[in-house]
Amino acid sequence: MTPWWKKAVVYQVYPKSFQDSNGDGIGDLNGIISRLDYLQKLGIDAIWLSPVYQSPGIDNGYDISDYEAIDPQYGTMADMENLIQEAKKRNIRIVMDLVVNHTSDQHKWFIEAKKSKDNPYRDYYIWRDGTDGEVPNDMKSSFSGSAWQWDENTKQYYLHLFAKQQPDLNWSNPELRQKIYDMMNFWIDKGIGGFRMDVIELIGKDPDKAISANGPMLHPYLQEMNKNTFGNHDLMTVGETWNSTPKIAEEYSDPARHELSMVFQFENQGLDQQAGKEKWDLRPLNLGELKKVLVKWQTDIDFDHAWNSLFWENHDIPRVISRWGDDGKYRIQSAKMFATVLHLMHGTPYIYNGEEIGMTNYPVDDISQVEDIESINMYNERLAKGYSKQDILKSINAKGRDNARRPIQWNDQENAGFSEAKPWLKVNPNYKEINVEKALKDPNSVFYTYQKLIKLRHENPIVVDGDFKLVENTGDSVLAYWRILGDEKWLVVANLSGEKQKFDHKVDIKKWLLGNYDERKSLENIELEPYEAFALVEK
Ligand code: TEU
Ligand code: CA
Repeated sequence: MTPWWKKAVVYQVYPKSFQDSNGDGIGDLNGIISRLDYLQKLGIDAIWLSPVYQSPGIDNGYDISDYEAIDPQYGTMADMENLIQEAKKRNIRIVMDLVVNHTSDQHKWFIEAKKSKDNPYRDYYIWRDGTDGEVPNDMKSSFSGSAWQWDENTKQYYLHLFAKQQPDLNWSNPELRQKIYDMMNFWIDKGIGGFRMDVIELIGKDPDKAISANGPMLHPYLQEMNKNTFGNHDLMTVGETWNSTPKIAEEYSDPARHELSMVFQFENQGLDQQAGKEKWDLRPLNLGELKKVLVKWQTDIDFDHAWNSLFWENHDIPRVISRWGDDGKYRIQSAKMFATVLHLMHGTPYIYNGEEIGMTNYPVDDISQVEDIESINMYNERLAKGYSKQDILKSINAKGRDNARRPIQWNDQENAGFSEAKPWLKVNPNYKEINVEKALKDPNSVFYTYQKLIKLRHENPIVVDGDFKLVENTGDSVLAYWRILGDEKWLVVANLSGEKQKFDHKVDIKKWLLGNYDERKSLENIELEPYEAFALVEK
């Protein structure tokens, strides 16, 4: 039987920016509950909820100080339970964010661990002596600088692959692993729908060999976790894996291996960055390369023994239409094109917080307007290296994580209907033009394209199970593919570019499914409009 998550569409809620209910400028659980009817109207099956656990908020909740408590800024455990129940009434499951590569430095385990070398919690984290008075090795933090932080009290370094307030857990300690499994079962018992696993590819690390992702113990730990927690429940699990290949993705998601349902892969993320450099070192996107990566992840995975996830955006990635589409003249067309081309592919699609109305990036002109720790640390590091402020801000505006973290634009009232108070992060001023209320009133809005795509998936097994086949020789800018199931054949055509493109294809159209321009009667020797995308059933 096909598991529910293969037919599902997941919506990522970024709680801090979704909906404020109590006028403090910060989104919260009751705010989410108040918008469940909206999400039900969109048609989604599950919510991936970014962290709402108790946290000092150094990394917006990805630094957890108590896994079994709700951060007061988001509400209470009773609110959380209410959210799970209210969502369930609408056939929506809540997928929790599982952040277990690291904790906050304010977690009681770390507070204990740093007290002394013989503290019972010492080994829950990764401690090493220095090498000749220097850091143990040259492992780097994703948030700039060394991954090793000196602890003056106990005269050792601890590992942090993210901020120094996010010490890495020592997964080679069996007692720690059991504590994590107990915590996961605590949440499973509350009736959640599964887990999104933050940087899960890092837990099998071997710090002495400077190996972080895809370490030797990764898969054994996941198999153990599966067995001790979600393995006997009807839950979905999705691992965040920046370093997956199709082959590695199969290792995670082959049901016979009892690990995860699927992973997020990020191969397209490197396409607009200079080879061998950092994400901030920009280069223009080559559409042919984007097309190649999209196709690779459809064809190089054996869907009989693995599964795949599909997404353009999340809370770490800029808005797709600002990045690769057009957030000006062709905003609506390009938003619909990206939606169509992705949602009719093989895999489980994810929609991120406001993507469904075509929200855009919003540039800053000074570092004081930036909230994200990754951008701020990078700014300081590059400033010290002699980069110009202008250059750094250019990178932040293109790739910075605040772009996708701005409050959802619900209506054209003050603060975009997100809050009665000043929001924690400034609302994009285009909220008068782009907002949910307006989208719901306009039958041609981006929202209704997403709604239709979700409906097509729910009603047509071909979208879930059909084979993917590329239409060859359409050039770099046009991605066309078939989905095939039995005698049924769907054709999806997308112009990835903002220029008209020639397209020529002989086809008997049985049924037009959807498109972002006028319906076409023939595809012979046509010119696709900028960002045109459509899907049809072939005879
Ligand atoms: O992201 C992992 C991660 O590697 C990102 O920091 C990514 O490298 C970066 O945003 C892109 O340059 C996860 C979470 O999604 C992220 O929000 C957290 O900050 C991070 O883990 C640490 O928990
Ligand atoms: Ca609030």
